Amino acid sequence: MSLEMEFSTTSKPIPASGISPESPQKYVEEISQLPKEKGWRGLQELFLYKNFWLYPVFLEGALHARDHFQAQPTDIFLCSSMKTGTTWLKALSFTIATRGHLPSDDGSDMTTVSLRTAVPHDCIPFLEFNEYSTAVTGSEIPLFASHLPYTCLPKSIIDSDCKIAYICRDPKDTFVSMWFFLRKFVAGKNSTDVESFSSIDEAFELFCKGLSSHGPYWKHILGYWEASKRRPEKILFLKYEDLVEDTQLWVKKLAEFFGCPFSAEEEREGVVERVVKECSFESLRNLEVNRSGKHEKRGRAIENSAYFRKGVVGDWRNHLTDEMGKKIDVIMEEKLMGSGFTF
Ligand code: PAP
Repeated sequence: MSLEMEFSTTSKPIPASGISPESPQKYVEEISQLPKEKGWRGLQELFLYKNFWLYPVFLEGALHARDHFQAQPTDIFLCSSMKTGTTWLKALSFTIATRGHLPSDDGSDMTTVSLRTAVPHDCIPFLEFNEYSTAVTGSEIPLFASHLPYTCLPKSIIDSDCKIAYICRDPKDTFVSMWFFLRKFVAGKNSTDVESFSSIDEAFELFCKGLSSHGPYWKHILGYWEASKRRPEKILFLKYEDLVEDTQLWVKKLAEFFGCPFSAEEEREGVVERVVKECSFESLRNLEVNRSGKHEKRGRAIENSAYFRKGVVGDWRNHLTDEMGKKIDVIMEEKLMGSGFTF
């Protein structure tokens, strides 16, 4: 089923979707001119675009969005580097935006798309996967997502002064989450490939050098952080750890930021709590769609369960040594020094 068929969209006109037949070659050629590095073993090479390392699959989408995506001032973007809480932020944002249609326990009164039947990635599409239709139903908020660094976003998003909610996460947990996810991805393609996938130690060294998907990670954060200081009313900065600590508080902040704050009546009726519960790791992970469903990205099938591994703070301790943890903390401290941002 195509995205257009599966999702009903807001009234916003949908720019032409689908890469035109000649486009892939055009972008393949542009990408081939960029500096490249081997990156993590078992995966494609990483290409340096505007000072960030990107895999071709993201890069092609980024270039296509650069050329074709026309943002509207009312569009809202959920941005993040990989494995920092994107799925959760999408789930929360989608549920906030469609809360007039929160499903009851018997499943009635559901939106066309529901977290109960679609992985959060299918509820709010990624810009760089050329999914320019907004997926939210029952809401006037046009929500999009992107893993792209701030300086790689299509110019029209910046020029239109669109709102952006950005989420980041402790680098150690982010790295561990990324390593497990990509290893699973490689294993899914071909079980023999997983043997040649970078060991956690090898991938860690590359991550520390900035060589990871959308890396350097610190630069990704800095781009949005600096922008949020320039335009605080337009860029909301979230940390995964803060979201874990007080989800209700951040759900309320998100709703205010989106321009649809919870009314006193909604708060009294426990709607905030319901949103949090609906999007909790346990609720989402246990849904059939996320246990056994698959998610299609540019012809690649990814198991939805891959997006719900552990969902805790500090899991890095089970996979990295103290020394490794210290190393990455020192790097982040050095790189973020003077910015005013700390973890
Ligand atoms: P993506 O970049 O592929 O979209 P993203 O959603 O950003 O991934 O990050 C996945 C992490 O968020 C996983 O962390 P882990 O590997 O350390 O477990 C995943 O478990 C976690 N996650 C997903 N959904 C939730 C949720 N509802 N609450 C808390 N954490 C979550």
